[in-house]
Amino acid sequence: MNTPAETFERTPGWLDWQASPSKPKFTPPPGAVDAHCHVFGPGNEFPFAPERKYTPCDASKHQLFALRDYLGFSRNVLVQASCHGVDNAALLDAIAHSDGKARGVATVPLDIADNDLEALHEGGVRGVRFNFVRRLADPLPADALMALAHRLEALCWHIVVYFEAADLPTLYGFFSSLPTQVIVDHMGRPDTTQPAQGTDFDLFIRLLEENPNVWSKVSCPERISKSGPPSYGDVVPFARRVIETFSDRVLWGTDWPHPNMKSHMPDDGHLVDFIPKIAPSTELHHKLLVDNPMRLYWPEEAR
Ligand code: 0GY
Repeated sequence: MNTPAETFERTPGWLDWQASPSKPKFTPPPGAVDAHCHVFGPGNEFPFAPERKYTPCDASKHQLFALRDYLGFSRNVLVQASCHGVDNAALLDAIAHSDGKARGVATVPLDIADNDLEALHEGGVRGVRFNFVRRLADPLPADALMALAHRLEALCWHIVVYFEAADLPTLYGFFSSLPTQVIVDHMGRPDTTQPAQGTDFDLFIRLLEENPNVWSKVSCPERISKSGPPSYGDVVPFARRVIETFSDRVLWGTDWPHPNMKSHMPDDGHLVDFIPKIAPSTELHHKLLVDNPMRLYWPEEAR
């Protein structure tokens, strides 16, 4: 007898992703990669983790791939969402059904066995996410994270770090000593009420200047902006500063299906139209959307 599928009640106030986003005016270059997105369940097929901090709506691989095509992208990098804990089944299933057009960043137990890491590699995973955002993940011991980082180095994987700007002074030394490539989510979530050329953001810029292995995603204006949609204008000087200074170490992603957005649900077409505002040349579009993500996730195909 089959066990009935578990049903999940989403977190009160949880916003649905936009089913009919606008068509972007900006056309991404051929081969463009959406390098930060998630799948949620569906919960009856891939149950959410018992230790999760939120219960989202469903957002399936089919819906993600349809959005990819609609927005004019060719590939996806799936980042394990915290609501799935260390069970990467939904992410691996999406990669397996992507015709080679998706790769992933997993969340793993600190004592993961070597053969489990190898299985993840076979499944298309190329990195592990260390999440320092307290509302999303419980803190983990730095020495155990560092020991895992050295094992990931041997696999030529990278580490994605997610944190908020206020925590950078404390985490700076740890990030600087990671042995792998390190990819920072959403520019370290700067405070956009402060100047993009000011002391707070200078610290983030210094992290990349002093550590040539550190990259940044210039994603999520919708999370960082105080001025809001559709232009997210206050985020532009921050993203431009990062792209213009480190053009070979930047990535971009939609962050679909936009977990934990409370103020508004972004229109993914508007997010794509944000790209030419922060990367104002064809050469930068190509680096940001094609060359850089290909080097990191599909190095065997990169030029
Ligand atoms: C993001 C941001 C968030 C959530 C997660 O794994 C997650 O739950 O990534 C957030 O709530 O800020 O990068 O998508």
